[in-house]
Amino acid sequence: MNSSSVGKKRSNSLGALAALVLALSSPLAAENEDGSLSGTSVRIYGGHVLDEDAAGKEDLDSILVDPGDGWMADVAASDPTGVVSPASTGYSYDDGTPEAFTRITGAHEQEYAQRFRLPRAGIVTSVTACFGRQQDDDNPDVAFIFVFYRDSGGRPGSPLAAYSATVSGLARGKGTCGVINRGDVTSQRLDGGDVWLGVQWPNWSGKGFAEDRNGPGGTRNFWRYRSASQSPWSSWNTETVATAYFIRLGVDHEATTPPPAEDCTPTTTLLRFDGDYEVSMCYRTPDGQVGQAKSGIWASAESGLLWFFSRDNAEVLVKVLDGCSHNGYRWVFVAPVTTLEFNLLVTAPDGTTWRHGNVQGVTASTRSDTRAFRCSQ
Ligand SMILES: [Ca+2]
Repeated sequence: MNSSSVGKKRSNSLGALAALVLALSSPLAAENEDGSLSGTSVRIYGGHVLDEDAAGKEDLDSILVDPGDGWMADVAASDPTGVVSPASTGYSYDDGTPEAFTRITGAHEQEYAQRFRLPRAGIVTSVTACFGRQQDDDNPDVAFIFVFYRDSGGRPGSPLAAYSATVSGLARGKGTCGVINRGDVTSQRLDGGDVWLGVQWPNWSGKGFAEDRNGPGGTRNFWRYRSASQSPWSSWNTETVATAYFIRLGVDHEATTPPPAEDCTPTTTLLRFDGDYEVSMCYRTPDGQVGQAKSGIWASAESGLLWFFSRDNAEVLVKVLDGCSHNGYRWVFVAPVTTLEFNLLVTAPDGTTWRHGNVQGVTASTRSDTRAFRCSQ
């Protein structure tokens, strides 16, 4: 078994990195693995494998990394086949440039998993996984499986769903990302909160997985392995070298907003906040009566209350905050306290709208959107 130092090779010769397209099969059945099976113990220190009988991460140094060429910028997606994504959010915890490609020494197969923290439920729009092919590797393809796991006490728990994919056309000696947005994957619904996304790939493929070692991620990664195809998986090992894996997740949160209430059109500007962001809202009662919400209880330059039937009975708190200096967006927060169907619109000066709604008879959900309007609007 061979271990290597954490040294990085760099080159300025990298051109555009190929973007990839994947194809392939239908979802696999989720496996009944809870990650609690234990295998060989692992000891790693400073990136060196100390115990030759155990597995540890090794760098694949024949894959060159150029931190200056916008490594991830060249990644493109294959043709979308699923959800239209007006409010798709891309989650990544890497800094865009990998420092290394790694795999597990002596493993038959390994899995790297990363946590994603979703503010609310949504539909997957894409999964990105970035592999490296060594200079002496004659196979440009890698087949892999990616698995969504529920969170279990800050680790990957029971699997939600698993999919197989193949990245083809990896460039020799370089890193390449595959973006998976097949129709089956883009039907995957995720709850809000923590979800884990693991990538399993065969060690005998020779491929390494891209790691970020100087980025803003951290404390959200685990890896495990198995020594033969039928062997149990090891327990999850806490990542100690990488700050993030190059596993990215696109989620369409807008897709979970209830559809517009029928025959209910907001027609009246009720609140006008800083920046000329206007709030309008209508509601619909169970017997079909439609009305416009009303203001006048209390409002400031960036938040206010709305009521339906009695001015003493506030139904909704709305806020539009200037988050431009934080992330380049205006933020919209809505806290309804009603079970009625409604349509609530926030309208930007350029006419762009942001909507929230509710299904009749259901306790309405709060919504906190820190990417509601770009600040150029
Ligand atoms: Ca980096």
